[in-house]
Amino acid sequence: MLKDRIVFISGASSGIGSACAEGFAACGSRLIICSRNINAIKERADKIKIRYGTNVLPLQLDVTDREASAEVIQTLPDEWKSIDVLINNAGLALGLEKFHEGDVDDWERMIDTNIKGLLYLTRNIVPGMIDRGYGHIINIGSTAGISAYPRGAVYCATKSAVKFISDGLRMDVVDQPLRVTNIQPGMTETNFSKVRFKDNINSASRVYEGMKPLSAEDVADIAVYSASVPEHVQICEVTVTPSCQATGRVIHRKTPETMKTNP
Ligand code: 8X3
Repeated sequence: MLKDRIVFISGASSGIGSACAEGFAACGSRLIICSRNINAIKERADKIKIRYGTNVLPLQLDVTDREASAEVIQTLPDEWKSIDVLINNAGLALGLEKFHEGDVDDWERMIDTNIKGLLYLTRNIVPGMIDRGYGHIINIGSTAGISAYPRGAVYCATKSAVKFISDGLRMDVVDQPLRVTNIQPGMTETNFSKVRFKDNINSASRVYEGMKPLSAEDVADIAVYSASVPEHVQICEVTVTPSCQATGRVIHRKTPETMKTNP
């Protein structure tokens, strides 16, 4: 099912994007992997080629750059043009301040990356999928897109946008052989918190204190599964959390106190 499929992954140099690259490579897919950091993405590509023996095309792309996004798709070599699966993974959270203390530059970057970057790539890739009669768009949303949490208004809003863009797109291509999946992970340990706290390692490490978060591979497994089911099956939305997380902010942490009562 996934063998020789061309899978395009944004933000693939680390975290969930990188884990998706490995997961699809293990199934024999061909990969177009993108990142702003050309050295990092080339290094990932080399490692994946050696480990899985699959074809990998590494590309430098800042998804927020509208012209670059269009150009990268238009100028793909012929043998890479038929993208079967698009994984819109590039995204980030910046800052955890109260709304009225928030940094507007952080807001702009989250909106530009998480919403506009996803829109540009999807707009550029979906018409080809329709022409070729096959396509699957897998968006990496978040539990933050289901309910807001304190100090996260703008990040949550961007992930809510991912949900509604996914839902709206699914309606618009309902008469086409295309599928749209929105994966909404809860707490996942990648460099997400390091980026959010701008490399303040203390703040970042406290996020996962006393609990076992999802790994990037846990989320990638769901992306691979969603793309592996028979073509008449569409997995619309998957919400996945660590077992100790019920909703965005209902989390059971093992502290010395709770360990006494709830080992
Ligand atoms: C990641 C989920 O709750 O850490 O998108 O913001 S959360």
